[in-house]
Amino acid sequence: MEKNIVTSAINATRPHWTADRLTTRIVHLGCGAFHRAHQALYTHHVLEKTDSDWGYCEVNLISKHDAALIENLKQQSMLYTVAEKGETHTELKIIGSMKEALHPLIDGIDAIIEKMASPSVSIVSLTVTEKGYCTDPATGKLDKNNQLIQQDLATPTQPASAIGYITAALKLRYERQLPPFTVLSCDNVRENGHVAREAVLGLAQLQSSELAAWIENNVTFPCTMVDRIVPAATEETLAEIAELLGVKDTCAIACEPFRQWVIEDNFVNGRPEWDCAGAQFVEDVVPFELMKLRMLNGSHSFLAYLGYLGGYAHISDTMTNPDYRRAAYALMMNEQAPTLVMPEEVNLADYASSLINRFTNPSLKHQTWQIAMDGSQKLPQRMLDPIAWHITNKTDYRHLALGIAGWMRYVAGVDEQGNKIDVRDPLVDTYTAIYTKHGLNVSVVDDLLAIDAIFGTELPKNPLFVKVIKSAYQQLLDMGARQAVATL
Ligand code: NAI
Ligand code: CS2
Repeated sequence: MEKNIVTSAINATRPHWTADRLTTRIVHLGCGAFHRAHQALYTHHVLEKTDSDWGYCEVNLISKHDAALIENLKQQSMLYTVAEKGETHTELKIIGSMKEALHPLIDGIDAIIEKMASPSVSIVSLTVTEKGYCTDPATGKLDKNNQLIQQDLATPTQPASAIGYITAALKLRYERQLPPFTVLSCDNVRENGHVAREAVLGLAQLQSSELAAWIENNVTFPCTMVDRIVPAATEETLAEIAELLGVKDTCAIACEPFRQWVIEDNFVNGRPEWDCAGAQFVEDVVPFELMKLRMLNGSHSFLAYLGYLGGYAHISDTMTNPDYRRAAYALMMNEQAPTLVMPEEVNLADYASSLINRFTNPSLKHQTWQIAMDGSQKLPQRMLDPIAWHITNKTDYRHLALGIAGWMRYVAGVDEQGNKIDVRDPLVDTYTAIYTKHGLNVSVVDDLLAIDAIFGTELPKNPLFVKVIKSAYQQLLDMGARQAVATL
């Protein structure tokens, strides 16, 4: 890099320390958009406020694209910019919590496992997307048929999945009689710590019962609720940040000003004082996770499918349509809030209003297409669990039903104008096969509902549920997404 972002950047706050201060105490798997704007920023603020030495080794496990980010971070001395974009004002922060970075394509698999096994490491955290856990989304149990897990089992010391890396590193720590590390999931997965635990224990059990027992007795997997809207960086975002910063930063990321992190305080080998940076440590995170997954992410997915089909490229665009705005609020308050049991101090009406404001922020270009990705991994916790609640309680769930129908219509792979949709989802081949058989016809509903990895086995047996979804799907075929949302 010709110019160093610390010496040349303008308009930005910057670390008052160098990487020498940091010890790698956390290995983070999944150095994507979110981690850079969330956990790494919280850890940066702890460094700002205390004499902490907690730093990260960043690891990306897949794709050449993610290897390029690792290279670029190293070129920038592990420094990068977070742009917090409010409606009218942008705040730039240069983040200084990363010490080093690795990728299997650059450094090899062994180097990563050795790093995770090194005595200074106390936490392995993850943002590897919902599918990175290699679990069955409907049950949260390890999917033994997952291709990456199959590779982990065939060559346990040369794993392919994040779960395989964690298991291999824990095995080394067990054999070397080192203290364990905490596994900290920061993904939008319901009871993410429990899912991570099930997956790691599930894989360890298939390898060695002694290892599994050691993990069970020694390793903790706290649950976390993580929140900050961080759209994927585009050329446009990077150019805008470079303009403000006065220097190009290929690792920069833009996000909203809001951030929240609720963490179960259950660490086996120490942790940073993330509370100094605004994180909340609580005994039970699950109510906060469910609140966020259902109210924020549930309405996000609703807006993503029906917004994309209605011709809206970004979430903030959907908010300019009063019908979508009203529907998102009604979905939150009438169909998600009643399913939650929250501590007294939480006001769900205030939460819903603040979410509508956050979705409206026009300076965040959060693509409906991005949120529509990986629906198979997202629908159970965002929409299907609450639908099951409504069925038990015999209450109305028409917004959720239209959301599911919107997903079904979206995975047809063709929009309302007949243009191709680039559907990204681990189950995309299954959707293609179903649509090839039926075409754009309500008869697809039965075959889509038969995907038990998404819908489980109980819901599709409920005739009323099937009827409600079919009628919502037919409505989308008859009148299109905008009109269907308007008639809600
Ligand atoms: P991203 O696409 O920028 O990064 C994804 C990261 O996951 C990359 O580092 C990639 O290498 C890794 N990854 C993907 N599939 C993997 C696999 N099968 N095994 C191992 N690693 C894998 O996405 P972003 O925005 O960072 O989001 C990641 C996750 O963070 C989300 O799926 C979600 O669970 C969570 N999250 C994201 C928020 C956001 O607004 N972007 C906010 C709250 C949570
Ligand atoms: C979004 C989330 O991509 C998605 O599915 O719903 O990543 C959302 O932006 C975050 O959870 C906000 O914290």
